[in-house]
Amino acid sequence: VRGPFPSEEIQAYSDLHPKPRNVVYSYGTAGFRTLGSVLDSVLFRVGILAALRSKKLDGKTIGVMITASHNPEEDNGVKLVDPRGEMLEAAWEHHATLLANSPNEEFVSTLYDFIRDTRIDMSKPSRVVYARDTRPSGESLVKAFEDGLKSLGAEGRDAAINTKGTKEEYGEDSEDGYYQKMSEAFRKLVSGRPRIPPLVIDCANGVGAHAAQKLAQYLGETLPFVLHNTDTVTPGGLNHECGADYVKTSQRPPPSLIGVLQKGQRACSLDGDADRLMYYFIDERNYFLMLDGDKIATLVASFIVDLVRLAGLSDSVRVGVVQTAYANGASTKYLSDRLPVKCTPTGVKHLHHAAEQFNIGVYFEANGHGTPSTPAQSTALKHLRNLTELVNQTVGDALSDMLLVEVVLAHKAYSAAEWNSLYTDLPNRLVKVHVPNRHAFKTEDAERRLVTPQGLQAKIEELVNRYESGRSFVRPSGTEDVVRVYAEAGLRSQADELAYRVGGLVFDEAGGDPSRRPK
Ligand code: G16
Repeated sequence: VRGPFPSEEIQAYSDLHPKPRNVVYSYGTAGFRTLGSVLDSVLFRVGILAALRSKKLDGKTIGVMITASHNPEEDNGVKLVDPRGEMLEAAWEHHATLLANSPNEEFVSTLYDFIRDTRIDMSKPSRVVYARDTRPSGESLVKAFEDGLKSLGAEGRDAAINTKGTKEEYGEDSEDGYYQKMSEAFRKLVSGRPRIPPLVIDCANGVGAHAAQKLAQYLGETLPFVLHNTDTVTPGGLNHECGADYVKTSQRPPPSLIGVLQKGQRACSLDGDADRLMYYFIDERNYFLMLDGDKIATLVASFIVDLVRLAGLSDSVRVGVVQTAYANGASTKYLSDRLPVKCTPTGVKHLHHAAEQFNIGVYFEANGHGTPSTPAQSTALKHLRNLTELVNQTVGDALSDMLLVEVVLAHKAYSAAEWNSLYTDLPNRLVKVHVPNRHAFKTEDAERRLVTPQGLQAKIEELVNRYESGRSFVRPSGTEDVVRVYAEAGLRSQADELAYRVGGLVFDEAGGDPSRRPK
């Protein structure tokens, strides 16, 4: 190993954070995620890994977010973010898994071998920025993580740094600097447009409540907020009957907003760590209508295409959209008629990379995760430039996505109903199936087909073919211990029936506990 390896210090700290013997950790869709009570050793080791990743990248700052996002309050997790805001390089997910699972007595030697094999120069500096959401387990997990940093003498900062002094600099590298930058860009982009009516925001009783409160001060009357579900103190409140996942999965508004929303009023939900965004409204007939990630992608992509065309850049700037199998079939059809559309496996880490293949790539998952990634070359144009100031091209910022939606609505003079009418969603249903071993389910073709258990895919197709405009797929979750089933069809009743029938097939195949059979 090149440079110092403080094995005694690491051992001493590691003894404070022993790995439970019978737990196997896996790096899933969004990092490690499980019950907060079994994550202490993982956080300690992730502290070490983040410091090493920084050294490997010549001291560039690595980001770490301690959160379990939309999952229940007792869960927690941790994800690592590379220097330009993208998710950790895939090869390092393997290293992370290896270190997290190394038995206590072997940890220091496993670490030593890893540093040697990956040729990390230990004399390089290392810098890590980190944050956590409002989960009760977060406080002690941060301490474990900080011990990991300390054991290597890494510099940690509890608060965007890498671009400072470069032409990609994103304003002042402080929280205030960030709000300042976003709100100024927003003001410029909507100047001269009619006054924007108030927007109702469901903050999921999570960390987004703090951020939205601050952002509201910077935006003032330019975009008035009506904030709901802002209680980050009462135990059990986080994501409970509120938040983007609740709205998307149950296809209804948070109960706390019933009676609050006026007909046609725009509302949106964030999730526990404020990186998902779900819009919705109540229409004239009192029906609840959802404007999900697919509708956001459509709105934003069409706006960018207009800007590119107006700037006379249609021949040189290739705009494309990236979706996953969860994208509503009607959205994929609408978009594919107008733009190149790619499909990737679930997880922003996959979508983000695919989006970079376009000059401007717009990626959103149906569940509300996403952002446009716009390159430097289009900054010559005023709107495109302001747009790049507004959108946070690093992954995971629902508030900047929300401002982007508001800009497009203001420019197009669209009401929520007009936005919704771009295309009509096919009725769809998501079902969770509890099985003894979700790892028995392997997929191909961007998760649209099952490879194992053998023969199951053929049975699913046989069912799907019986439904008009039917489509269904099955995949293991990377954040929860369940298998997910998605189905859509021409009619609401058919989409529901198809989802539950496929769920039943999955359940029978996997031999699940009969009391948990999907009904
Ligand atoms: C994470 C990922 C998302 C993914 C979601 C569900 O979101 O960042 O890209 O869509 O998990 O993944 P899975 O279906 O594999 O459980 P979040 O909001 O939970 O961090």
